Amino acid sequence: MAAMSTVAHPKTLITVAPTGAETAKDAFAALPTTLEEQVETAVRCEAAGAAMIHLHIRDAEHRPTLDPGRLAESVAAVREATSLVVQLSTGGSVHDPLEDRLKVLDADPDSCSLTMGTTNFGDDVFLNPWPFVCELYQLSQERAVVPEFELFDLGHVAALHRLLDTHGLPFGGRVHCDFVMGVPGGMPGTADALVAGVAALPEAVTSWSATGIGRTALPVAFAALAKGGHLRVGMEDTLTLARGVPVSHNEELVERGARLAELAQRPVMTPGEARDLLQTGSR
Ligand code: KMH
Ligand code: ZN
Repeated sequence: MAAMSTVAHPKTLITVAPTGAETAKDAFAALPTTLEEQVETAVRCEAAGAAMIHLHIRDAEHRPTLDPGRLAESVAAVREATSLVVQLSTGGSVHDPLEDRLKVLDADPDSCSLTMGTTNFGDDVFLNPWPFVCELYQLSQERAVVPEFELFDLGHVAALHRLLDTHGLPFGGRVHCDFVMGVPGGMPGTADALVAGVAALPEAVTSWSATGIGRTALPVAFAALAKGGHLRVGMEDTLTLARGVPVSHNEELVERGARLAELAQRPVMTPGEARDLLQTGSR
């Protein structure tokens, strides 16, 4: 039997990553950084076809924060306003201490990102030492939070084999990954790199999505759909719709992803279908 990761799902999971930690609000006013803006974004993106939200939050000065109270408030507010699967970033910003990144799970999200290794990140280093990866993974198992394994590099795919071999399957038994491509320091955002990454995935992987940073967004989205994968879109990764055309709202990127999925004859899945795919359980 073919590995699940090579069989196209009849529907497409769209994850929206609306904010990230890298773009400054004063450089890009349309970036949703307040709780109100993020909830409004979540509502409109769900209507446009998103089923999961990957959230980074900001403080009162719009700076990235992992403040536990704000994280919990954001999870509650998005749950109240939408049915989206709520995924919190445990990557935070490159400046966040590892201890604070572990505490993200205290906010009780449905899902958390879990990056599979250290990577150069522009001029910075995004630190994910092996003991930290293992500790965060085991914590996600204990807390019944479904991880999304973030793969910035082929070495991260090898690390995923090692993690599953060492610590077993995630909570819920499904293994969902996201290829984050085109970060300066990680794998390029090309169809060739995606094909190599998918070919190297562990057999246990049940679903995967991909996102391309900046101008690699479209080539990666086309390649992901062609390979039967899912999509992550949003202003964390992409701030323009075309050369010289800035994104004015995350829903534009979700709508575009939904159109591509429709064209690929794999229309978007609902949040309920995403919960089934990821086995997040009900909270
Ligand atoms: N902001 C990056 C340093 C994640 O959300 O888990 C890390 C990141 C990955 O965005
Ligand atoms: Zn992120």
